[in-house]
Amino acid sequence: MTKLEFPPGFLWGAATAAFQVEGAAHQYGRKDSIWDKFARIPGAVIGGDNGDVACDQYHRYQDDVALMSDLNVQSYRFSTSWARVRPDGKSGKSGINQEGLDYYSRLVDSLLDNGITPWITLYHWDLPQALEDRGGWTNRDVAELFVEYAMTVYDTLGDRISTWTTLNEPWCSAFLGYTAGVHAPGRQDSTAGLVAGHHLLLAHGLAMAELRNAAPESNLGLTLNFTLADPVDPTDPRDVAAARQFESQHNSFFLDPLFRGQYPVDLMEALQQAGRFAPLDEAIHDGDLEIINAPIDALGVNYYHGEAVGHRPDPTAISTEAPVDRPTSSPFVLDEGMYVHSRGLPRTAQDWEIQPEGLRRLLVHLDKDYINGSNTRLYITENGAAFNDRVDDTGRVNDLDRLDYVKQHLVAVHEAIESGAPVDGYFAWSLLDNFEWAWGYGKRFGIVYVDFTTQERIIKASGRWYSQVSRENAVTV
Ligand code: IFM
Repeated sequence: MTKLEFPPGFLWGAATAAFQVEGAAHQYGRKDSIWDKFARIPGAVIGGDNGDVACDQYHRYQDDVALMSDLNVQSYRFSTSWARVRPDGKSGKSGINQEGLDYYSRLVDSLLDNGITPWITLYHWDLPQALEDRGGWTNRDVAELFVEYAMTVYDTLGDRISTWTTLNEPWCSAFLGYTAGVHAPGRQDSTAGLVAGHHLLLAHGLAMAELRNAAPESNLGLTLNFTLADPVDPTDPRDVAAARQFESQHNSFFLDPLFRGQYPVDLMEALQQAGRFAPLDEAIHDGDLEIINAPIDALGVNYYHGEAVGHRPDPTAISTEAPVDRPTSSPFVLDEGMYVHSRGLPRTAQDWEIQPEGLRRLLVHLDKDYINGSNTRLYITENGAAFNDRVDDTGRVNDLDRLDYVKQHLVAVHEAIESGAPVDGYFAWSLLDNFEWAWGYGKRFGIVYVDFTTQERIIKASGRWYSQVSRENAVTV
């Protein structure tokens, strides 16, 4: 047995997001977000599930904080709901729902009382529906309104929180929400995804400037979801080009403006050739890229799996999109000649390939090609897996498959650190089984099991093991 020790001070956390766990969706002044409305569309969410009750964390946060304390969770990554804090998305003091802010204040106090560091995300996909009615992320005004919302949260919690993440996974907000239509608001317009993506980046940059000004010592940044696209046949230039195109539209569309102050040149040229560049070009105003390109302290890395990509379809490929009961489109604006292939790797209950070595390569690539000696630090802000958990006759959940998944990924993180990648923390996704978006409650990611009828929580075998990892700051393999 080998004990892989992590650097002193490495942060061990667990993550959730407001819409997935809070519930109290129509209480205490909160109004509809895009996900409330989307969940009412027949066939949009499996089983017609919604976020009305979720894990009821709004009412049970103290119990959940006690659970985290039992689990040696050092930091809780949670998000605030814009629809709870500024329910109508309106500007000015009158747009604030004080009850919503009070809830987050109580949650933060409870975390701090238990020695748990709050790690806040300001936007994890739940735009107030009132703003979607004004065009949502395709309307540039929403980026400005985001800053006001962010600073409203900061004015209340800034005295107690030192890590601020603006956005979680803008690729999903933009391209799953506005291009593919598998996520809220369910639009299917290829160029709307590009415009939404630019406005999300702008919202990040504008909020970063205000937060930096208000709290220069804080740890500021955002979280992206990454893939790692490998050509099916690395000797075939058509597969190499397809894999590069996949990564450009997934990772570089966000990374390049953030770290290099420009959108990826090859992607812009391809969009121009396809006649799809004009809406993005019009959305980019002078000075936007400088705003977006401001340095960040923390880049959140969400990693679940990579892809093998080829220029020809794979007849054996399995779709990993939620099998929703309504027509959807590709999330890729340019999807011709770009196909995901199966590699015969083991899979999770969501049919996502299990590919831990991809995480090591991803972290090393981010370090070498983007961080490049700057002060930005990396944190794994999400990693985990859905499996078909079962409560056994003794009342336990023996999720050895998840335990093994997390262990293998932690080994990959350790290897990346040994290769020099500046990784300072890991957050398990998720603390609790929760509302898995278009998949509903059927896909369980928690290290804690939730009985959605009784709201009983059961710490899974993976949770007990994770608690030991955090205590020892080491993984034994
Ligand atoms: O549940 C989601 C989370 O909200 C964002 N990242 C991926 C997770 C698993 O799909």
